Amino acid sequence: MNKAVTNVETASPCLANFIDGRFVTVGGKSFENRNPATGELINLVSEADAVAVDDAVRAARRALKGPWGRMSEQERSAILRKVADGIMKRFDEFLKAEVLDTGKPASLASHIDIPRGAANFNIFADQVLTLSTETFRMATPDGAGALNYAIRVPRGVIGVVCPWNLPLLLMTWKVAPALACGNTVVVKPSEETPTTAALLGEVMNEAGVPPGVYNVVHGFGPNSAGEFLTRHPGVDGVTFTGETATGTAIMKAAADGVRPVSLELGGKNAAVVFADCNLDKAIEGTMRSVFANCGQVCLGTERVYVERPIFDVFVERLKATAAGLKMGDPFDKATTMGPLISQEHRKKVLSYYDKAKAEGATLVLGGGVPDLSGSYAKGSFVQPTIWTGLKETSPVIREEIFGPCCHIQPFDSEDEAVTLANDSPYGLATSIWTENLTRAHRVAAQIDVGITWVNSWFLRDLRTPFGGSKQSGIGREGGVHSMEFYTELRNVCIKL
Ligand code: NAD
Ligand code: 6OD
Repeated sequence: MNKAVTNVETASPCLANFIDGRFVTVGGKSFENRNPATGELINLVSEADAVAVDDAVRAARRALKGPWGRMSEQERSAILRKVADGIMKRFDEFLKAEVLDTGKPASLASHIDIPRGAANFNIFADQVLTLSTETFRMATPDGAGALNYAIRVPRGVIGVVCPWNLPLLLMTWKVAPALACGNTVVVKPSEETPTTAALLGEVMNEAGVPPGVYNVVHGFGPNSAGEFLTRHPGVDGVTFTGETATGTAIMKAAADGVRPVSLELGGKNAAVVFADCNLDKAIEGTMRSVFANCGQVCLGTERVYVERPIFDVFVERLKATAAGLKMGDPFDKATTMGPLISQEHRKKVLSYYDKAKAEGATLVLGGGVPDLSGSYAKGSFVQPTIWTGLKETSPVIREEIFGPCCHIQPFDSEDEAVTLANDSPYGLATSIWTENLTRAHRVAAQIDVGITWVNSWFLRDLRTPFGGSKQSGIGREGGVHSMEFYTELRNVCIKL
């Protein structure tokens, strides 16, 4: 069978592009995929040039007009369930690929990334079967009237550009609804984490997804596969998750041809911890929201505001718990925090650790690089880090760091907490910790973000609207909101 990884017998196996149902290496150009936990080479990756991206878009266009476009929603839904089953059948392969590419603990990926990759197909296989549209009867001067009804049609070929932090989860979060609605896709996974997107090509073939419906092109952003894809005139819409600056570039590219975009972008999320919270729950939740996935979650907390009466005890308890995080072999059950994605990202995160020091922050925990032995000494690890005492104008508090770190600031009133939480160009997510539900409702309504959790974090019901306010994005995905983006609504008016 045609497989994602070719040349397995040689010293440098190569991960292929997936175009029109076949794995292809193109043009002889490749780049390295390294394991961030050790720095070791995993494989080479075939880089798609402009011709290969064009091939993928053309294949997607043909598939749109072919069997996929003619299938009923019930048939498509049944195939997508097979894709979900296919991921679960090959769980261990997906898990190994995701852990090698990202360095995240297998305990985390087996609990979140892989099951959610499968769940995304099941939820949208359900969702597409319950889609409804509106109808209106209208009066006409001749008394016979007219009937209006709306129909939903697929948008067409969708370009899907993905980040590296939750590769399979975030890619399938877009691919599943796009396919459920009858679109075809060309996916550009992150250059840092290309493997699970390619592996999914094998599952698509096994599940009977027709060739050309799901395509994967590997490469980078500017002047590479990402830009070739988002600028391609054969792409009818672009859905993107990643940095705000990249989203801005993609939105400009999509303006040519007036193509719609859905953008899930960066964040600088606040947690607001009131003195009346359940402190055990607040510490447990804040530990996850700050340090899970080594702080590389767009919804993660980098600013913590704590009501003054519990400030000292909160800082001490978060410090004591974070000091217990274990770094090292991602496949070891004892490991609770992996590395950052790359040496380059580590440089960025450490530059903020340096800035915090230079600006006179009080270092509560960490602030540097851990002393790991063996092959993990070459990994992109950083210490979990907590600061207090910075001014709110500091870049450490205003800019997204995307690392395992947070700054904790005291507040004295509810109004002050809301003002502090809202003082950001971003508006993705927040967590409010209080046992007073009246307060929770009141504060939740005042924080300018797309997603608010009360006494929890990253608790996901996939039917709910997901997306950011301000510079954290445009549009909402999830449940019916994904269907809105991946279909075009047309009105039919019938004169009776
Ligand atoms: P990134 O923006 O650097 O890259 C994302 C993807 O865009 C990659 O595949 C990259 O190759 C591609 N790309 C880069 N420049 C491009 C261009 N000019 N044209 C087309 N494609 C281009 O993001 P990242 O570093 O991979 O991910 C981390 C960022 O993603 C963080 O800012 C994080 O907050 C954000 N993120 C947001 C969400 C959300 O739901 N809001 C979810 C996950 C990550
Ligand atoms: O849970 C999701 O659907 C989602 N899009 C999560 C995003 C996490 C960001 O890193």
